[in-house]
Order: sequence, then structure tokens, then C-alpha cells
Amino acid sequence: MPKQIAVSGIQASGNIHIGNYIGAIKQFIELQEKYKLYAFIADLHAITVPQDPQKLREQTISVAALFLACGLDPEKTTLFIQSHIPAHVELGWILNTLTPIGELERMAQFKEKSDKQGVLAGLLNYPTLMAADILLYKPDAVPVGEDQTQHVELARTLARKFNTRFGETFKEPKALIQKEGARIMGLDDPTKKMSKSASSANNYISMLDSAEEIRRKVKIAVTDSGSEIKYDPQNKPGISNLLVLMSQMSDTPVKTLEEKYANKSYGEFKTEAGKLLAEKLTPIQKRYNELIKNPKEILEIMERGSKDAEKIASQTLKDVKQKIGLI
Ligand code: AQP
Repeated sequence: MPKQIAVSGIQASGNIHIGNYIGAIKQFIELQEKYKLYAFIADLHAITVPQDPQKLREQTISVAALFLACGLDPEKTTLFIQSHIPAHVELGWILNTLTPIGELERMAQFKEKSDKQGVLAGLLNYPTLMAADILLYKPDAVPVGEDQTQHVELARTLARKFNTRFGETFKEPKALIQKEGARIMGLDDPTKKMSKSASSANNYISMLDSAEEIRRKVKIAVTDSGSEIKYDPQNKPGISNLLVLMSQMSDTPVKTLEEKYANKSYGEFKTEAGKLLAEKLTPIQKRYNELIKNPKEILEIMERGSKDAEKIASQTLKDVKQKIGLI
């Protein structure tokens, strides 16, 4: 039986954080064994907010190096850069013509980001491009963090709409969301998700933060009133977030960690948490530092993946164009 297909991307917008890793990349590593996985760097999504061109190039290669350093294997997974495959934009445009503006304006991410920096058309249309990213590969599953659920739902709606109007073409994929770790919270505000666009770098642990920086950020992370080390996201969002981070990075159940730190103070617990997170990221960073010395090789890997992805994407697009009446 052919393998099921999964597809997902990460924006090339810098500062890939431990939330992106736990919510998405870690899932990719597991899925690449069972699924035919397409994992891409979403550079076209990154430019929905202003980017410095030189930095964007560097960030794209940096995310690619991180993919490899985290364990994505180009022999198993098709790794590519979104903008290398024009079919993404073409299908994105076609899907725009099926999407009422109201649906895009209702998206939580759009509302949040348009508040921050004024409304750009690209930001509004982000979800239709994301629907194209997904639907081109006819996947069964889309591994994402919880914040992307609404966008995957739109992709499903558009697939259904297209199929009803033009005949069976797309699959309706399901979002694969981790039971735990699907929404890592900000260290400086554990009531909101960890985010690379946060105003303070103390909000997130970047995958490339030094061990010292990680320990410092965890030490100053906002905690809660009381003194018990207990998983209780309602009343203890800060401590619960640190427990989830430790649990996810050490593959240890939260319950076990609660027992281990039952008699420790917040201070002791945070010192241990910072130490563990730094230790777990060190080997990834070592591999990253080796890989990034050779950006040309990284780009070549991505270009090989693009060739592979292009075959499927252009086939789907050809079918779509024919069905909607483009000559
Ligand atoms: N805090 C998070 N916890 C768990 N998963 C998360 N993801 C993002 N934040 C968290 C997941 O990471 C994948 C890649 O995300 P993206 O590059 O598309 O960026 P994003 O979802 O817009 O969130 P970021 O990284 O924090 O960026 P900004 O600040 O720009 O919003 C996705 O699967 C996402 O769900």
C-alpha cells in the first residue's frame, strides 16, 4: 500500500523557536518514518510582513539547516523552498477566487497581526496560499501547532468547495495536532502563545540561543502565585508551560516531572528546567553549526527536493486549470 502523505511548512521569518520545534518540527521527524512527507520553508509567507532581502536569504538557509540539524532526512523527506514552485502561487490565486473575504477577515492570526502592523493584502490572503501549499500535494495529514488549526480548516473547506463545483480533485486532509505541546506559551506571558514576532526576545527560546541565554530566559520566565510544581494551565500557566517544555524535550510524562520536583521551590525547578532545555538543544545546535558552514550544499538539497515536489504540484495544477476552464 502506498504511504500516506503529509505536508507542512515553517516560515522563513527568523528565530525559529522551541514552540515551532515541539509543535511542528518534532512531529515531522516522527512522521517521516511512516508518511511520504513534504516539508518546506515558507518564504512567500514570510514576506507577508516586511523582510530585509539579505536577512530573508540568510533565514531561508538557516531554517533549512535547522530542518537537517533536527533530523529531517532528505533521503526520506522531500525538503524544499516554497517560492521554488510557482504552482503554490498559481493555485493560491485560483483558491482566492473561491474564498469570501469575510472568511479571511475572521481568521484569528489575521486579526492579531493586522492590529500590530496595518493591513496588507498578502497577510489577508495568507490562508489561501497556505491552502494551496497543502492541497497541491493531496495529503492525508498536515502536522501543525494549534494556532494553525483554523487555516487547515479553511484548506478543507476550499477542497470541498472546489470538488463540489468542478469535480473530485482534492483530498480533505486532517490537521495533526500533538496532544501536548501544540501550544507552547510565551515565557514572559504564559497566557499567550510563544511567538517569533513577540516584542521581547524573552518571550521565546530560539533554537539557536546559547545555553547561557536559555538558562537566563527560563530563570526570568513569568511564574505563578503559590509554590507547588503542578500542571494546572488555568491557575498556573507559567509552571505548566515549563513542565510541558521539559516533558516534550525529554520525552518524560508531565506526571513524572511533577513527582520529581514535588518538594522543590520555583527557583530550583526553573534552574533545572533551564539546564535541561539547554542540554537538549546543544546537539541540534552543534549539527546546525557544522551544516551552516556550507550554505551551497544546503541549497542543493533544497533544490533536489523542489524537483521532486514540482512533479506532483504541477500535475495537480494542470488538472485544476483544465477543470476550471483555463486553456
Ligand atoms: N507557540 C507554539 N507552540 C506550538 N507550535 C507552534 N507553532 C508556532 N508557534 C507555536 C507551529 O510552528 C509551525 C511553524 O509556524 P510558522 O512559521 O508558520 O509561524 P506561526 O504559526 O505564525 O507562529 P510563530 O512561529 O510564532 O510566528 P509568528 O510570531 O509570526 O506568529 C506551525 O505548525 C505552527 O502551528
